[in-house]
Amino acid sequence: MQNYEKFKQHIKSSAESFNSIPKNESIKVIGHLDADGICSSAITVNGLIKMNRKYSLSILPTLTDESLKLLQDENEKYFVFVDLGSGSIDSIGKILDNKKIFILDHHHPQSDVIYENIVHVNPHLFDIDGSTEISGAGVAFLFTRELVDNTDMARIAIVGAIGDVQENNGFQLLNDEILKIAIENNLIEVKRGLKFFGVQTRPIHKLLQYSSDIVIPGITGSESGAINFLLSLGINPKLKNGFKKISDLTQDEQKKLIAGIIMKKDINSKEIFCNNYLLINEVDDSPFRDAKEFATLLNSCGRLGKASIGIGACLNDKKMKNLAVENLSSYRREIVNAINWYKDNPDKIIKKKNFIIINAEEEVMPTMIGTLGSILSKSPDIEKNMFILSLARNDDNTTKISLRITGNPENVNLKEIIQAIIEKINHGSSGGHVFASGAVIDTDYEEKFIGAASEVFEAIAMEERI
Ligand SMILES: [Mn+2]
Repeated sequence: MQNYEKFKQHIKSSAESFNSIPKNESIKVIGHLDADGICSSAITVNGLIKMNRKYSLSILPTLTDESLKLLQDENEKYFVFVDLGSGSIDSIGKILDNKKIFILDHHHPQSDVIYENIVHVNPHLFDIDGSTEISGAGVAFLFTRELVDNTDMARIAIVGAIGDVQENNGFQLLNDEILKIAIENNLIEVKRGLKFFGVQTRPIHKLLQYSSDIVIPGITGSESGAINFLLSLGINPKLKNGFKKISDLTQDEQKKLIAGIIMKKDINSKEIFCNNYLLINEVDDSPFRDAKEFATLLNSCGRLGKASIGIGACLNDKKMKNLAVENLSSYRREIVNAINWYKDNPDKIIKKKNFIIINAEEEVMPTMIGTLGSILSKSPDIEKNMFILSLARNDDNTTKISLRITGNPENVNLKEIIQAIIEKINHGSSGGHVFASGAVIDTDYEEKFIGAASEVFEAIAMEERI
């Protein structure tokens, strides 16, 4: 318990140090592009607004030495990095040595070197696991709360943690403390529900059709199968105008549906339920009601380069919330475009025994390439244990790469594999997790990278044969 107390004490003293920034100084906030990064930025900005501080904001997909060099020339003397920065602390320390810097992050620090101009707030420095126990949004929340009453942002800290997949039938200690604050202040309520995505906004037969957690043969993936299943349970899926959502079902119908799914799946009922985190001040049909849907919406804002809309939505700006909903439709269209491009261009795809390499060059948005890889990795049309490596170009002569694998095999670490490829060509940077990893290289290195990747995948296939 001691390390938690120390972490909180460190947050307190870091906030005090922040308070000593002269009031007339503008503060530059730099946030990460994903849902948690957008939540972290919104929480920080909300705090700065309440404190009557001047600020400006930039949202970045990753921190590179080039982007840090650009920041070096900014007028502001005071910087706050949120949900990023720890992984590049040495570069920040070296390149931005003319600035006073606060890093509020939960990613693994690049090193534990102490820089005089950097106040570093990160749970890992106190042996607290930032990948599961607290998100960037959570760190920003605890930090700003020491400066100003930022309680209403507890709900956004929960959305951020869910965006970073830190919820697993509940939260761990620090996230759980934030959830309690959100519950006590009537911001969030937790309800058990069926493990479907989009319960608030989608009709029941669509939930069944598109479910990735509750997979039922003949129903998942089939609209008519899903409708017939509901009819067989005595549930009419239709309303006078449109289709029924879960909330339109009577208690009796809900019980029938749950029983029907359990019968079909022949599984423990525990596997089909999950916690839903509902934002109390949002109406039932809204995509902002369920924290999971909210996080998805923010992700789509980031990926389409509209992070500011996502931040506005977190700050409860009506106009921004409408724009965010529109953006989600464009995002869905971009996903369809990416899949269509893949289907229409078999000649641009290298397919071997245990891997597929897709170089979309400029044809797919670089922020969508990981999503395309993830969708393909779940496709029933591709054999199991296939590596899916996809590439797309950024507009600064770099190429974004993502690595996925089909069929969730054990003993495969995609982060290590992509790192091995990067080491082979001795160029570029990589990151990610066991089941999803990525890299960035200069576009000139694409051919070399693809060659090295093929060798690494082939070596793995050889090992498996032996
Ligand atoms: Mn994060």
